[in-house]
Amino acid sequence: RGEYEFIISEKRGEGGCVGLVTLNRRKALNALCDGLMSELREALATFDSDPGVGAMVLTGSEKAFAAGADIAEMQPLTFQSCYSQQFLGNWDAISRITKPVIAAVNGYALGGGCEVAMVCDIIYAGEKAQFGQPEIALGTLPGGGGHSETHQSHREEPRHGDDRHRREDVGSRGTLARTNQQGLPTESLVDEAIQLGERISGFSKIAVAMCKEAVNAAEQLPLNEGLKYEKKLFYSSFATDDRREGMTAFLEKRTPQWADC
Ligand code: CO8
Repeated sequence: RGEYEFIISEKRGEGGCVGLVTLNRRKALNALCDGLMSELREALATFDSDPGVGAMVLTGSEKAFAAGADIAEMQPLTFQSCYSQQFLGNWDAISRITKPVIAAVNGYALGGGCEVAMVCDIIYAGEKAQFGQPEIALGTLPGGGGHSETHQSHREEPRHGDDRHRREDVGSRGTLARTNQQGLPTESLVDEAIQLGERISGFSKIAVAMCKEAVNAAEQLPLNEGLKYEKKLFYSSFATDDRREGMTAFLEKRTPQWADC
């Protein structure tokens, strides 16, 4: 268990194979102050380089995953200070994590909180989860991927059916019920996300990292380039011990012993 002020970082799952990060600024509904974001970056990077961890789960409280960037911290800022100090310039560090990150979202995921969830690879949403980009009500607009991620990414939260709804959703909050989708039970959400993390950790870590790389590349590239990139990564897997082990174990009808290389 790491010692942090704004988050709790611990290992869960069988043999501690899942890194669990819980945002822990309850009174402020996990508003993403600078200190919290630094700790989050550090905790995720530590798990990313831990050979015993195969996946990570990021969660908040039952009331709030995160209610956005810290408005009290932002209120006195000026254009000059944002620009010259690159305010929140490191938020995209989460997207550079190579292992899968699962967001387990209960309650509010608003503004930057929604953006942090969207940058994760998988979102498990609780039945009372509320997603939204309400920045316009503060006289500003999403700045951490709220436009780009929802427009481009299939990683967006499931409520977004089509582009038209997405546009309507700017400035409002959406629940899963609104789109006739049922979330997972609030109380078991984190455990279910950890179970998924355990399942992912049971695969070859190098193969999982290549899958993540291929999915991320496909989001950025035109289809033909994405397909080429994917094929090259597929060919690359034949340079790994785990590819040989996986196929050999299948033919020998036994469980593979991954070397993660
Ligand atoms: N920042 C700071 N404090 C917050 C935030 C926040 N985002 N959200 C809630 N809090 C605090 C409240 O001020 C309150 O503090 P206190 O008890 O000291 O008065 C406490 O949390 C509890 O909040 P409420 O009393 O308001 O609780 P309610 O249950 O009545 O309401 C809501 C819950 C609806 C979630 C409400 O708190 C709310 O609307 N919060 C703000 C949501 C919001 O606008 N989020 C977007 C913020 S802007 C943003 O995220 C931009 C990201 C840009 C990233 C750029 C990267 C480069």
